[in-house]
Formats: sequence, C-alpha cells, structure tokens
Amino acid sequence: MQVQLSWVQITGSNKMTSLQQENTSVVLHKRDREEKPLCDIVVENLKVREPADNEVIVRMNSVGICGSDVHIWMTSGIGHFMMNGPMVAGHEASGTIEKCGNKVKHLKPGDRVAIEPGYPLTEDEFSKSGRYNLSEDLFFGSAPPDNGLLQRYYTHRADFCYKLPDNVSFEEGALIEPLSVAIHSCRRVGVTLGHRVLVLGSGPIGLVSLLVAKAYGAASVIVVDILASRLEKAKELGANFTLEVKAGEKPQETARKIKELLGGMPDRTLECTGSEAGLQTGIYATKSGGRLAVIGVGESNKTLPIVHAAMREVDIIGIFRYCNTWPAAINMLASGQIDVKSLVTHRFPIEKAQEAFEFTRGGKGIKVMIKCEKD
Ligand code: 572
Ligand code: ZN
Repeated sequence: MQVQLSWVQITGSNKMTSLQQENTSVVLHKRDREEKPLCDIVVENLKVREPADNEVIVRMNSVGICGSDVHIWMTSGIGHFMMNGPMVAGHEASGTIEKCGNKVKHLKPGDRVAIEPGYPLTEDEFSKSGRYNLSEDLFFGSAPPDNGLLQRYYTHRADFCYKLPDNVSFEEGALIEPLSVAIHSCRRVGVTLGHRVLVLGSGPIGLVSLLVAKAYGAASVIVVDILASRLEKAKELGANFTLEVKAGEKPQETARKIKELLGGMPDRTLECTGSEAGLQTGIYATKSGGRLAVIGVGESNKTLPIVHAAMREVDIIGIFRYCNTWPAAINMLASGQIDVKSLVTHRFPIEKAQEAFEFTRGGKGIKVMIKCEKD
C-alpha cells in the first residue's frame, strides 16, 4: 500500500499561507521518450499536506542524495519498485518542526529532528516484533511510488522523527539514514571487540560501515575497492588497511591478499558493492564460522561459491535497510563515538537539484547534500 498524496500544484490564492506558497520540491517526472535519464528533474511548488493527529510538518534543512535516488532518476524505478506518476526524491533528511498534529507529545515547533523515512503501515507480525523493516506493508519515502522528502516542507509520522541534540548538526542528522544501514548490518552480523573486519566497497555505505565497525570494537578493518581515490578517504577515516583490486582479478586471489594484509582471515565481512565479484570475494575471504552481510544489492541473480560458504559455515546474512537505529545513531554522534562530518563533500541549494544529481552521478564527491532552507 502507498500513501497517495495529492498532486495539486499551487497556482496562487489569497487564502494560502506563506508555507504553502513556497514549498519548493524536487520531483521526478517520467519522460515520454526512451532516453536516459528516463526522468526529468523538475523543481516545482507542491501543496503541503496538513498533518494528521500523529504527524508533523518539518521545515527541511538537509537532504543527502543516495545512489538509489540517482538510479530512480536514470531508470524510473529500482528493483521491482516502479514509478507510476511524478514522485518526490530523497530519503536522507533532517529539519525543524514547523507544526504538530493534535496528538503529538514528544515534539514541538522549533525542535530539530532527523527523519526515519520508512515505517510500517500495518500492525503485522514483523512490526509487532520490532523488525518493522520487514513488514509487507511499508511506506518508504522515495521508494517508488512513495513520495520522498526533498522538499522545503514535508509531512511525516511524528514517531519517526527524532529530536537532535544541539551538538548534532542537520547534516549529521541527514547522514543517520546511511549510518543506520551500517549499524543494522553490524548488529546483524555481531561485529564486536577484537574482530578483524572486511569492508567491500568504499562508497558512502562502505565508508560508514568502516566507521561503525570501528565504533563497535573491530580491532582492524580492511577496505577493498577498484577505485584508488575512494580508498584514500577510507584511510583518512581510519581504515587499518586498504586494497585496490584490478577489475577482473580472481576473487580467490583478492581473498588471499586480504588475509595477508590483515594477518588472518576476517571474522566479519560487510559487502557493500552489490557485485558478483564482491560477494564471491566476501565468501572466499571470510574466516570459517564467520559472517558476511549482504548490504549492496546489484543484480538479483548471482553465481556464488555457495558450497564453499556452507562447508566452512560462513553465514550469509541479508540486510534490508534497518530498524530501531535512530536513537543509537544519535547517541553515537552526540557522544563523539563516531564522526561522519567529513563525508559531506558537496552542497547545493534545492533550486539547483538538477546540478546536484548530475554531480552525484559523475561519482566525484562522496556525499552530496541539498540545502532546503532559504538563506
Ligand atoms: O537508504 C536506503 C536505501 N536502500 C537501498 C538502496 C539505497 N538506499 N536498497 C537497495 C534497493 N532496495 S530494493 O529496491 N531492491 C531490493 C532492489 O528493495 C531497497 C534497499
Ligand atoms: Zn539510500
């Protein structure tokens, strides 16, 4: 089920509040012609939805661009989620409470919040047990066809907005979303004190996985990628070792190099590339009895040395986004246990969203932030 928002464009009325008049939003519109990108990015003014009793309107401040936003812009969908009309982009977000619904108790106008973009729409067995990310009826802002958060004003469930302490910035608040993927992954595979950890891929998710693995007590972390420039950032962020892999190198050979550099096989592996070679490398590299998190997605069907994994009791653990991570992430940021600030390399105002998406697609920066507030 999706929440359908009205696509009424503001045309001007003397009854409108200023809030409605300036709700600049970044909307993906599927093009008529079969030419990539399959969507146009249109910066337009959308109606602000009034909050229900349990909702808030957030004056958005920072929204990070995720690889999936770019993928949807290019292809008009992701996996089996396909656009069925115009759709607002963006799901890594923070802002300030503008207005509260009648029954909202824990927030008030002026509070700074980080927003968890997905929530279950039914009380099924998964949401009841706390694993609400697995619910069969989910809203997730910016997963087609659900509208995303890249707007000047955005209405959301209040209980999925988390108050930020004064010492956590809006950008850090927006970065809690990718950070959550890493926290959920480290929890699921049980990264703990003394572990050797392998991170495959040094994009934004690989880099936050490195930071979270260290915060969870990993004794050493090796980050592997085919791009030397990204590995530089991994070193800056505290990777004990980095390994540049040549495209086409045999996964067994990469696994051998990983063991040599680490001084032993990794206890835990966080696979963030989504590639067949990455997953194969992860299986060969992980220590017998160890665990591997499948974080990157890529092609649905992959050829894997599954018997190799089974015979060595390497557990392959699936990851679907996250659940119950925002409170821990906020505490990790506020206490200084983790520092994500340097991941933000570029900033664009919301009016220049097209430039921001093109820049992200070019793969030059690490995390591109869109600033939604007027100066
Ligand atoms: O930050 C959440 C997020 N989730 C991603 C990708 C980027 N950002 N996922 C990968 C794509 N899936 S999917 O569409 N699918 C398996 C293709 O459900 C969701 C999780
Ligand atoms: Zn994302």
